[in-house]
Amino acid sequence: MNKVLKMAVVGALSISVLLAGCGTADPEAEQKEAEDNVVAAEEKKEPEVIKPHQGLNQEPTPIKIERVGENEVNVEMTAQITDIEIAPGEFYKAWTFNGEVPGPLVVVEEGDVINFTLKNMDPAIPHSMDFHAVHTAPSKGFANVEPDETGTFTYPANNPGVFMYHCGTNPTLSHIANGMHGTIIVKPKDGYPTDDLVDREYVLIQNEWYDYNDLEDFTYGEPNYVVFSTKALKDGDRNTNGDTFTLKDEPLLAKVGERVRIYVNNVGPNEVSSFHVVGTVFEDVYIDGNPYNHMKGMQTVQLPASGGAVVEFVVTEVGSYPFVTHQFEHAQMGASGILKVTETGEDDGKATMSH
Ligand SMILES: [Cu+2]
Repeated sequence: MNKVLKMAVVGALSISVLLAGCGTADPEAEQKEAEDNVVAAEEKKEPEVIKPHQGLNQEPTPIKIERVGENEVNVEMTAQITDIEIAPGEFYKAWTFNGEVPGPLVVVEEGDVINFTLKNMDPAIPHSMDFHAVHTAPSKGFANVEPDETGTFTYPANNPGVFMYHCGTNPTLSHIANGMHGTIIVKPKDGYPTDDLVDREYVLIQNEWYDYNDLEDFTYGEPNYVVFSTKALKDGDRNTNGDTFTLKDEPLLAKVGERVRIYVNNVGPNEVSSFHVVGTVFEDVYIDGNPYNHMKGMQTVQLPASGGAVVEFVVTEVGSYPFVTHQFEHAQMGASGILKVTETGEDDGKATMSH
């Protein structure tokens, strides 16, 4: 239920308490029911940080990705509890992969076997990993790793694309909405047909934030924030958390005339993204990042919860190009950022325009 609507319902119940007894069939029963509902609404406390997580703020742990064979890669990640600034001055004690939300970008090649290790540093709760990029029996490959234990799993990544990953431990919605999600890119063996045209690449991820660790709000509520983050494709690239401000205050950059490629992924947990870059048309789009799903001339790319895409466009003039989800209620909740286009591709210090 919409949060404003929730307040309206509580208000309406209060009014019905006042009005009860005005000649309905069973005014006493009706009044009691209305009173019980109001009490229940008032008693619903703000969910708190669970005891073992109180005071816990584990330093981010760098992801380890190591190629150990021509078609074999070791990936080591952590499950951990880390404070994330989701809006200016507002921190969320997130359940995370590696202390980032979304988690760090994982990049492998089509045909790789992934040897995956999950170190669960959470003292209280089991966690797990569900890579959408692989084939495995979930009961085995995505099994829980208990607190303070380490699990290892092996599976092939045979489909190229831009995929979501997330913790799949029950209740999965709580694990995702509290922060345990991210993106894995499986690079196509033969590349994309437009590889040679691309001048600059970024990763953008959309996710939502709700009331703290509140499964009821995750289930029935609307997001408090919908946000974008960018993740490092290579050493030295920017790597941000999903917040309302960073990609407005410090825009992504491009040089006028360049073709920009964005690997984009909507990790939800609940909402669809209508990804759009203002002032451009996507020349080429690969739905879910598979070269076979090649589309041309798109204004907006729909990303279902978990969906990904590769989009490419040319920035023809100097200026600020906001990227948004064109579901503008969500842009208003934070899901917009700026791609700043300058003569040199460096920040020229000029003001940007945002949505
Ligand atoms: Cu989890």
